[in-house]
Amino acid sequence: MAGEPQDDCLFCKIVAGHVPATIVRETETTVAFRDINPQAPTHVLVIPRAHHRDVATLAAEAPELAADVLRETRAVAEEDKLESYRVVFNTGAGAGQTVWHAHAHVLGGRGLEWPPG
Ligand code: IU
Repeated sequence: MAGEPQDDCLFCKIVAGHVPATIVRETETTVAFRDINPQAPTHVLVIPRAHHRDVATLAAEAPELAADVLRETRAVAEEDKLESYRVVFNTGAGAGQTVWHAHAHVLGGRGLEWPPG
């Protein structure tokens, strides 16, 4: 069923506390933690606690939860005092998605080029 935890999902395991992560913020519906392989001085992932495979699915199945994730990206940027930052949702393997639990990357603390690779 939409939103149910998946046994084989790494981010569901982080939500459950079964896999360690450096958590920076938690709300009733979201968790934010530092990326294990940071691509910028600030590289935080914001995820919904509920399992949705990507942001497109999340937006369709649970738009209020998608809004919660977006609100938390702003909170992360404020906490790390980022003047400029990038929010990325890799969606699909061709765009670089490797973990199939919707997540926003919050990247900042250095100059970021455009267009991205
Ligand atoms: P992607 O958009 O699906 O490629 O992002 C997945 C991210 O999850 C990627 O940046 C990984 O470094 C990160 N990550 C993590 O933070 N902790 C982990 O245990 C694993 C991946 I596996």
